[in-house]
Amino acid sequence: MTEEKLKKLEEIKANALSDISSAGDEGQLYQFKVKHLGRKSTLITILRNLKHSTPIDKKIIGSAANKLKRELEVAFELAKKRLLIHDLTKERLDVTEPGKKVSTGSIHPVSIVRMDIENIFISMGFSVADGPEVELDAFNFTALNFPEDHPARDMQDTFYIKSSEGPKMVLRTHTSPVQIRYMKANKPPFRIIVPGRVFRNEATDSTHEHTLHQFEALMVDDLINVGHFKYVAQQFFSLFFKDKVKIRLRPSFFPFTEPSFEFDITCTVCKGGGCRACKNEGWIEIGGAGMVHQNVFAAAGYPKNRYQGFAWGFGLERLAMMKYKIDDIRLFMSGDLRFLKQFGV
Ligand code: FA5
Repeated sequence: MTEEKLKKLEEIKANALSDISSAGDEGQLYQFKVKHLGRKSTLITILRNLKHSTPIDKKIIGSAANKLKRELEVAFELAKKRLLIHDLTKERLDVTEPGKKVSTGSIHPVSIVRMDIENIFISMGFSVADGPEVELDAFNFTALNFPEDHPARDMQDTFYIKSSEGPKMVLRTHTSPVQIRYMKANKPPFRIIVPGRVFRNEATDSTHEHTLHQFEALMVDDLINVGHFKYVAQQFFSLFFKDKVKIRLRPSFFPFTEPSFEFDITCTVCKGGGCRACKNEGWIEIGGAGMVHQNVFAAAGYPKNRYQGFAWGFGLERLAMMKYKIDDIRLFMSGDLRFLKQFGV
């Protein structure tokens, strides 16, 4: 009987030592503790049942089982240290290892151009104003002297907002409705610019997008004339391109200006020689401009023939294309990081 129990203890020892030497992580270590030293383990059960044993077993088996229990406890502590040292080695920092590059975003070229424009105009005493992208049809068209059902409304391909009640709404097709909003809330003299996103329901190509940015300029006082417009425009373009670009005004038509003109500058990609960006014209159309129509002043609540002003609406993407020599407008909305990352900042 005693012999048998001693043999059992030998067996427990062999098993336990093999388990502890192969324990490779904390989980296996605690499994060992439960299996060999836990309340329900064979060793602890033997020790617990000693009280029912013969005096000779109590002495021989008791001392052998207690010795084994101490040995296993020491083995457990040693294995714990071994694993801890092992883990620390894994966590050691190698300060000579090259760092991981953190990838950061960059400012979109249209935003860079918008900030440049704002800074130049602020330096010329202009303020920056804004308005909503979902606009009243009345401000996008009617107050700007577009008669109802007049073909001039077709000049701008409009996204209409579907709605069964309330006033007719559109995605603004230009930044000009902000002229009305600003004039209703302010009295002349003033000079503002309005950078913002606008939408056109039109087919895209290398110079046309359905979602684009414009910036409006509006200067109103008692006696403003086309000379003021030309001076401010020339001043702006030489500061913006840090170079002399040629300017061309062509007669045009907008319902909200009289007279109206189209404003072109020499293509800075090809310097006027002709390329894809300017469709081989040598000139790029930057925007429309003109003297504010007296009907627009009236729609904003000003007396007719009391004030004069000039207004323009220029495309931001077209300016960014010139500045960075980009020959396809669709790249701006492409979301292609290889393109967008080039503008740094
Ligand atoms: C207008 O939007 C007028 N509101 C401009 C204006 C303001 C005239 C104040 C007079 C007084 P137009 O539709 O021509 O005009 O657009 C002006 C400029 O926006 C264009 O010259 C061009 O630079 C840019 N633009 C217009 N449509 C697109 C498009 N689909 N893609 C890229 N740029 C565009």
